[in-house]
Amino acid sequence: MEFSKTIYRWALAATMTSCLGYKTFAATDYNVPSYGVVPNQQQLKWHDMEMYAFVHYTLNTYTGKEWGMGDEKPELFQPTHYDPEQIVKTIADAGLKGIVFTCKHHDGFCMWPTETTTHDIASAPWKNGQGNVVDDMVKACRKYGIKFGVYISPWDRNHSTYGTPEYIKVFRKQLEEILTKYKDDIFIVWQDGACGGDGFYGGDKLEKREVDKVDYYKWRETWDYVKTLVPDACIFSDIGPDVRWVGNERGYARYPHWSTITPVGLNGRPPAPGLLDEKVNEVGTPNGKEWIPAEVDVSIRPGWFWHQEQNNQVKSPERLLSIYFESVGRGANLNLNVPPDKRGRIHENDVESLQEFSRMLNRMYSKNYADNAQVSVSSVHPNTSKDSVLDRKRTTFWMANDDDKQAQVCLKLPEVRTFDVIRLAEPIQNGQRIRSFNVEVKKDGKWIPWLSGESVGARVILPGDEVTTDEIRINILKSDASPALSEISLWTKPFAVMAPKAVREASGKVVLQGAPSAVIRYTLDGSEPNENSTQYDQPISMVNGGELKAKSYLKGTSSATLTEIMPMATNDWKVVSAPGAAVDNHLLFDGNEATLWHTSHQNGEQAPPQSIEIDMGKTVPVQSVLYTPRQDGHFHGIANKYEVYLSEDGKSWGQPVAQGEFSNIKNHPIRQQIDLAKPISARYMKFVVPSVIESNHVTIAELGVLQDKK
Ligand code: FUL
Repeated sequence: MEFSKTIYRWALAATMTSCLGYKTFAATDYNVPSYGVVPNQQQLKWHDMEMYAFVHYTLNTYTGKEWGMGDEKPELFQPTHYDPEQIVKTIADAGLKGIVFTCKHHDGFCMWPTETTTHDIASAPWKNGQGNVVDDMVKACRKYGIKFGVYISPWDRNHSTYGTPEYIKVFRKQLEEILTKYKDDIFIVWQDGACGGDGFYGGDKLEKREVDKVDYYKWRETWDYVKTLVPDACIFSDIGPDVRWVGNERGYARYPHWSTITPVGLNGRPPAPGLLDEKVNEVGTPNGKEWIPAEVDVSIRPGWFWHQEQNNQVKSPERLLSIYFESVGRGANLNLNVPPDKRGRIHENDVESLQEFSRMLNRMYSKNYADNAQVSVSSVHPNTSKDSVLDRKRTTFWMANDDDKQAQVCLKLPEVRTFDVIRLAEPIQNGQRIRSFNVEVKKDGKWIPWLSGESVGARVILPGDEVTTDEIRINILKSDASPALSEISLWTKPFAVMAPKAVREASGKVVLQGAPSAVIRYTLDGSEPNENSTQYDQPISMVNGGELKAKSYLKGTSSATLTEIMPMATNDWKVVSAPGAAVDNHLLFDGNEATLWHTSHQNGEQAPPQSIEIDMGKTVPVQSVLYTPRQDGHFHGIANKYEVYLSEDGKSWGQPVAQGEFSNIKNHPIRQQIDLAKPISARYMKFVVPSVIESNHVTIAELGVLQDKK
């Protein structure tokens, strides 16, 4: 859109409200032109929240699954030390501004008593059928002063009507029950794109029900209805209308990052939840047709639900801080999942990590090195104020004159100061305008380049090298309309030693990498490393696999603990048969997740089912089998189902020792661990892929085996 066509939207809004005699919303303190599409009131409030928490809690917590099939018994819901206040307080204390609670996940179990199904908390013996987890969560949110968000899965693997038009009424009724009861508490209604496939659907055997992602749910009607129930809340889905998915579940938005977007569908179809170009969502579209900012959803653990075996894989405070920089710091909001455990509380390891993460942020934000600076600018729009860049308020800001698109802002600090982070924000109520900028610092009378970037939007938090100076300037290099900034602040990033990284080879050799000059200490017996643990100085041999724990030590501080469960060495493994292979078979277990084994995808694809028989070279007690999906960002050929067979002689295979689905593998393509009920001794393994999520061939980054520890 050209600037000349700018609508003086906020100015107009302000006039209208004063004519009507009431003031609804202070979008901005100034009357200045808007540029392009701009956020609505709900979106502005959402932007200001920056961070909130997902809370995934349902029967899956008790079954160990990520996606329940819909046949789970309500009796399974048996929290032993249920404490909704501990859950919410942990989140609120860490500075997160709301929770999004899984009122109903894909398994269809409703965590509140509902009229729409008997598959709900009222049918559980817990509290004699009088329990209501949704109500408890909302009350705890009120008590700790944070907002409530509603996740009700559209896909329902339990409801008998799923797949028919009748179910849409059921789904809307479920939304209605919660949204009317807790109207004023709700800031977001979260609608998941995952849908359709196997489930019990009220019957006693698995069946497949596919739905059309564009037409089935009648999304626009549902959203209009939701808006009538909770006009002050945002609606999230893969494509908005108010908040979009960032396109991955790994904890980052790509930079540059735009809150404007023109959503793109797939295969020539219109964009819809579950049917979108993820890469477009990760970045957005400068000057896109709609204002639909991105939410980065990521779990503090590998899974969305709590699993006992992931207690040692909670993301470290340092990792959470990098996620913060790569989500909030790029102008998106962070929705950090913190799932309660079987007791019905947040596990100690998650609490500890979250608390330290928030202490780090508090340390960072405790001193703004731009405070009391003198601001000078190349020009100033008459209705704005240059000094407002220092007050950190979105509603007060500086804007350059209409003819000054390459404006400059200079801060003269009261004294020489040292810092390494800059935070900038645009007054987004007037649109996202800036397309490119750089930052310079003055050293010995000369301007030296420090940082550069493209998008600013709701905010950009850029870490850089530490600089010591008393003068800094921001040069706007490109802006689609007269540039504006509502914040310039300067900080120091809290010092943190990153946990070491482990690189494993097929031979079982493990190399640990840490920050230069950090000392790394490790254990192999499951104990927590400390200053007396073995110092790492050469690759560790882990031929049989096992648990490795390691910590870095630097400048009197220690990092979080790296915990990795290593598979057995695979350099003696041989492929006995893999009929469809299109590449060298050793890529199946070369110890490198970046290389890809696959069946033919040209001239007639080699379709699943695909079977691979492996000779492990010796008899081992197999405890778990590992499948790592491709890590290159593509989805073709990723298995969503598996069967595992074990054999002593490679001839008689018998029944599968494990079979099932890899739930949510598309959105979250991490290493999948198939645990056997008990260890089985075998020399030969057969891994079968009965179906894949996309395309018609099979891809595997790595296969592996964990041995029984005893
Ligand atoms: C996905 C779901 O399938 C996952 O289970 C999880 O709820 C995540 C937030 O969204 O699409």
